Amino acid sequence: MKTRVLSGIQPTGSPHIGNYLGALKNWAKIQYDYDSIYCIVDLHAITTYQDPKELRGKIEELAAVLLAIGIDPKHSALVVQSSVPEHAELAWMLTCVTPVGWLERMTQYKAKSAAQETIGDGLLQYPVLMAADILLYQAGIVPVGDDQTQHLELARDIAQRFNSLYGETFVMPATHLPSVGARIMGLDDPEKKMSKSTAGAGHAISLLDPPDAIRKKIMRSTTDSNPDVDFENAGAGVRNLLTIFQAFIEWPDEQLRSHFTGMRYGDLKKQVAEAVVSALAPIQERYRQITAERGYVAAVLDEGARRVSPLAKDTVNQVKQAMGLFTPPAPLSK
Ligand code: AQP
Repeated sequence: MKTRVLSGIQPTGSPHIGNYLGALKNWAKIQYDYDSIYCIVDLHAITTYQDPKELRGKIEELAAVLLAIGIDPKHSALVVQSSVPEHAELAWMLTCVTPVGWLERMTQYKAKSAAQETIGDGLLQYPVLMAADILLYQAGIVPVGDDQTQHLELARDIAQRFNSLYGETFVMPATHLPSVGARIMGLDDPEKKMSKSTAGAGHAISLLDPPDAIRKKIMRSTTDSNPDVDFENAGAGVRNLLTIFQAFIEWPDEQLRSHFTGMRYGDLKKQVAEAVVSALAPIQERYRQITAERGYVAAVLDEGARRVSPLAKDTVNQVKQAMGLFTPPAPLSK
């Protein structure tokens, strides 16, 4: 049996090049080597307030983007998290074995809760729901960006604790990070991670941004006071631009160094912008084709849920039995 891959993305805004280089590019790249399930995690999105009218549209837009970046629905299951109720069911069972101190330590919880007037319980429980997403399908590999590594460690801790309390039930998931681009920083502030929900026109490049908007954002990105590229003394903004270029173009370190050393920042920015524009052009073209086909995205999501539902039911059943919860008796054979 092939190892299973599972990963998710929140429909909290337009997916950006950080999401793509940190995670989505790997999703498409490794999908055929594994039994792959990719989720649009809408239950995670509502841990912070989402406008209901906009959320539905964002889910469909995100599904079309995932198909456009190369997720192949004939091979990989593309699933909206809330359409498989076992995600939430398993999350509750795992909540009951998770010490609250583990959750309060999470850096993303600390950062996101600091920005809220009232902290919803869902924000604290977010990593337990993420553990449930992964453990529900007994995934062995989880391709994510660097910001999710702490949550992945927690998912392993939860699985271990469950297995030791109730007997071997869950596969231990491994984190899969890209070698370049695991953490893309904001163009306006290279000390902060590029994020869908961070405001500011110059912060992130959406995968659907038109070429001129991409050029404008990169030309205006924050660098430092050096005149040209010096790999030893480059500030965070220049390092970020070089990482973006390398992650898209896939040059080895030596080639990157010899090409850019001594280049003036204006020229560096022009070359990075053109690399991003040409990498996104085929994705944007596929996106236009996919969204022109009425009903296609909804049908893919329907089929995805139908395919994974028996796997999810099977795990929840095992967990219920392990915990001594009531499971309906098997029908009597005649
Ligand atoms: N800046 C980033 N660099 C590299 N990888 C990133 N990821 C997110 N930001 C970067 C990876 O993208 C995948 C999907 O992310 P998510 O939607 O599940 O949530 P997130 O990590 O919280 O991403 P955002 O963009 O910052 O969303 P919001 O603003 O809603 O919180 C993950 O694998 C993530 O690691």
